[in-house]
Formats: sequence, C-alpha cells, structure tokens
Amino acid sequence: MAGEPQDDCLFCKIAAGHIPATIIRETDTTVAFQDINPQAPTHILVIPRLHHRDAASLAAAAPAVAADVLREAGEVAVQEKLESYRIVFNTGSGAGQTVWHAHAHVLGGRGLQWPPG
Ligand code: IU
Repeated sequence: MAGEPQDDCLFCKIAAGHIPATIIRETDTTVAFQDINPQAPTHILVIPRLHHRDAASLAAAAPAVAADVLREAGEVAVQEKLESYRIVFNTGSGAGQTVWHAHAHVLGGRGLQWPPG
C-alpha cells in the first residue's frame, strides 16, 4: 500500500538501512545518499522514508513530507557548497524514472544545460 514499506523496493531498503548506501544526511522523514551512477560531480538523491511511486503522489498523500524532501535537497546543496544546482524529479519511464519510490536528484558541480533534452 502507498506510504507503507514495499518488500521489493530498493529505496525502502536503503531508508531502512537494510541495503548500504553512502548516506549524506538523514532526518526523521528523509534520507539523502550518493547516487550509485553519478551524472555530475555532485549527484545526491533525497528520498522520503514513506513509499510513494513518484513525487506528485508523495505530495498529494503527504505534503509535509514532500516539503521535507525539498528542504533537504536545499540543505544538501548548502552542505556540498553548490552555488548552482538542479533538483530533478523524473516522473514516468518516458522521463527516465527507473526507481518507483519518489526521489529528488540534486545535481551540481558542473555546468548544467537548459533545456536538459
Ligand atoms: P530515476 O530518476 O528513477 O532514473 O533515478 C534512479 C536513480 O537511482 C538513478 O540515478 C540510479 O543511478 C540510482 N540508483 C542508485 O543510486 N542506487 C541503486 O542501487 C540503483 C539506482 I538500482
């Protein structure tokens, strides 16, 4: 059920500490960790501990936690000393989403093109 830990969800397992990740920050509601396949010198994922399939579903069901994810993305940027950065929520396979647990990508440390393509 949405909001509950899913046995087959990698990010639920990372949030629970059952699969290792390089953790950058943690709060009661969020975990930030290094992306295993970085697309920029800094590439950190911020996930809610709650399982929802994408960012919009999270925001609809638990808006305060969605706000926590955004705030933590900003805190990651401060911690990593990023002057410019991008927060990305890929939503749907056509947009590149491959993990069906809401997550913000925080990307920085190089020039970022716009539009992204
Ligand atoms: P996406 O927006 O769903 O494509 O993002 C999923 C990200 O999760 C992607 O950048 C992967 O490199 C990353 N990731 C990870 O950090 N650790 C893993 O074990 C797996 C994916 I699978």
